[in-house]
Amino acid sequence: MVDITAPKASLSVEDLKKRITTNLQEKQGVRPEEATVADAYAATAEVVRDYLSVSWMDAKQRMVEGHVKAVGYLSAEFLLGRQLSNALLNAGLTQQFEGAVAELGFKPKDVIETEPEPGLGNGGLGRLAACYVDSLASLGVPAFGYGIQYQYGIFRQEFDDEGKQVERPDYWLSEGNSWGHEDVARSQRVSFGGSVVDGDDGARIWKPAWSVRAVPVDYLVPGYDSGRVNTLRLWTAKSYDEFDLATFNRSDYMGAVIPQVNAENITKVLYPEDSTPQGKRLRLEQQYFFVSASIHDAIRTFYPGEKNPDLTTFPDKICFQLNDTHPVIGIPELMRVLIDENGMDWDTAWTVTRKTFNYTCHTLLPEALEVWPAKLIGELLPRHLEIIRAINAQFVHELESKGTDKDAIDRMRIATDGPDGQVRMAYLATVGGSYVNGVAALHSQLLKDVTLKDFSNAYPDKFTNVTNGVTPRRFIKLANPRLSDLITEGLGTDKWIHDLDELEGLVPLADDASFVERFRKVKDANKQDFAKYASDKFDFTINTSTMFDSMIKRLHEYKRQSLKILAVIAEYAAIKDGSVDADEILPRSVFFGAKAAPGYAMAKLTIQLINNVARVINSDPAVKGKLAVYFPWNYNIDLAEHLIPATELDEQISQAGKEASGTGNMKFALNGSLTVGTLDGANVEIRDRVGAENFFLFGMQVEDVEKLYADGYDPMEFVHADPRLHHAIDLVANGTFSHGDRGTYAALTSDWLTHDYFMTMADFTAYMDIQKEIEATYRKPDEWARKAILNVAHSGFFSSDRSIEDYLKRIWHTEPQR
Ligand code: GFP
Repeated sequence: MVDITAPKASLSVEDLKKRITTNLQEKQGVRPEEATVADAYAATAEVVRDYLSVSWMDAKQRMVEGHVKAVGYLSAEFLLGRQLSNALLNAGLTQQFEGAVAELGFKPKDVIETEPEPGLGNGGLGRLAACYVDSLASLGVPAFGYGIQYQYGIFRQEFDDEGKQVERPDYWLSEGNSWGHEDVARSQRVSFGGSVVDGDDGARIWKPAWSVRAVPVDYLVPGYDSGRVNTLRLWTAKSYDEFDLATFNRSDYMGAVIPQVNAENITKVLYPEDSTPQGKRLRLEQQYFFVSASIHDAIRTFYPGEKNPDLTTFPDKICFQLNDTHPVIGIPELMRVLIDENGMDWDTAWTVTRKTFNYTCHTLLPEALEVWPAKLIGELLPRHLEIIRAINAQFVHELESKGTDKDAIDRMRIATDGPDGQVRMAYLATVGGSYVNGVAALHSQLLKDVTLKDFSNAYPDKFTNVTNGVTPRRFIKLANPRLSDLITEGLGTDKWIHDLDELEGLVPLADDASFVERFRKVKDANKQDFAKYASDKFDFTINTSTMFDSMIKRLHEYKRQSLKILAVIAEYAAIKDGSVDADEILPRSVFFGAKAAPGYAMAKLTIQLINNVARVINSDPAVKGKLAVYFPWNYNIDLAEHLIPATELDEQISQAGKEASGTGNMKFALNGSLTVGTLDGANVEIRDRVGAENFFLFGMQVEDVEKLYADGYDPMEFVHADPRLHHAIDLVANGTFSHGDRGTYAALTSDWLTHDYFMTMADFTAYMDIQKEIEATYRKPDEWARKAILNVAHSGFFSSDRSIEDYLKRIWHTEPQR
């Protein structure tokens, strides 16, 4: 028997090489001399996973036997990025790997880059979840990530000849899955539909109509240098009746697999298009599917073999963090499990449930807070709808007895009645859990003051803040090895990798000429690397002596990619018509990376515009060497890891009061880029820390925005006031970027001129004005580098390790397991 408590011995190059060779022969079935780079990758991944398994088993056993409350991070998205390089780093095997694969005749980089990137998330929310599981393991916290293994992740983005976004399926599992292992033995049954009937003693019995099998696929999450390996358990849906032989024998071959297709549809795609009732239904099925399986899994894990566990202790064993509203159906599910499956009384079940859950809100846009038709929940989860209604009734009663006024009670209802009755998931989460947190100080404040104001008035102690963070392992150490080496040299230690506050030690070096010089060399080399990467991958020709200016994030009107592209157009026009002196022009390369939701027409049109602005500008000899625009398609973690270290100026230009936090802003600051940004989300805290003089602030603040809405916003006023803006819009409207067609961007231009909800027009002039300051600073390279170093030095706060420590203290009330 394996002694799972034995300390793991580190591997030598020789050991690792031997293991890879054996795996090639015995698992991949190839002789090492015949092996392709894909074989080498598959073999290495298996070897590393096997190596981590010992610590993994140990961590699981200690989690169950120990007395430290665990954390279950429930998230519909985990945007992991490639696994191999991260696993090697965290397990302390990077050098051995490089030596071993080199001896086998491969370039380490090629092996690493063979891995397909799992796109199991959309943007910041999913990437945050991935940073958090890394930090939980690195800090030694017993934890599970729970989510969904989508067969097709976020679509693969392509651009057609007209510059339009085309969505292609992402076959990320087509070459197998080296990191996720199915554990069929730990499957869970998840049921849907049917009806609820009366049982004995007033009990209610749910008689579901159909069930699927939730099969866990386990990913190992090694902590950095912590020895702890946690579990990320992603569920995949399978049918109990894979195949109907009788139907097949009647020659109805398609009909024979219908149950299988129906079941597997649940985990087929990330974010099914939900503009149709079927799409909505599928999303709710996904959400319930993964939280139900996860709750049962946690009970099985913490009460092994117990037939009638005492679940009043459940909140001492694990607490669940609801990552946005997607997993909130877990609240009525736990109530149902406690009452219907375990015979607990309502009040005790409610106490246990409230203690178990906490909710993180990631938005300020009311439309992003999920609301489900009560009818749909009733059809799919009839017992849950009853429980939600009972929670609502109890809540209303509680508010009445507190003396809350009637209007406020009406606004706060979790479930509304009538044929169009709705269930508001954010409200359910707020009432059914212990804490609600926003993801940056300003965001948490606005949640209290605006979005969830009534709730914060009634339950002020529930509300707290945890400012987001990013893992320094992936986003500095792996993505930016040159800067990592320089930091380690400068500080004389690499402790910063797990204690990012150490970066403060770089402050004096911002005034050390030789350090500044080396810092600049690092950035230049990263720019060269990016240009090479972009040439190989996208066939771009990038002039590396220009300023690298990047805006990478989901495409959304509130994030205001439109503001950036209008400013680019204005600059282009100014260069062309000579209104700016040749020696005043600061050569720039502007990079965009963004996917638009497939059903979001305005966002897709913005992509088309950016691509066509790039086409026109990049082929115009009049601006050659002065201005260029690049839009690498299919923005993903890999692209971010290459572009962020090379960027000098990053754009965080959302309308104030709309971006909950942002995490790209943190990654850029930590990689020595200067930010141009509004006072929004975590920009506020970044600026406070790095110093106002090291951040290019512009634009309206939250109060200005509110006032302008209240006074009646007319974008035309701003368009008339700034001829540069007027002209830029004219160029969009007159066909300059659409081969002369005036209709192509009509929806965009008309929105800008008549509606412009996110006030792009109102911030345009301020945005253009701040460019002068940016350019003047950039012309003093040492000054720019000094500011960039101070950004790095003062951004240690934005480590996801710190965020997790805040969650431990403020919300989870648990600790690492030593
Ligand atoms: C959302 C919010 C961001 C926030 C992340 C993580 O991200 O402001 O930083 O969640 O909390 F909008 P996106 O998916 O929109 O990028």
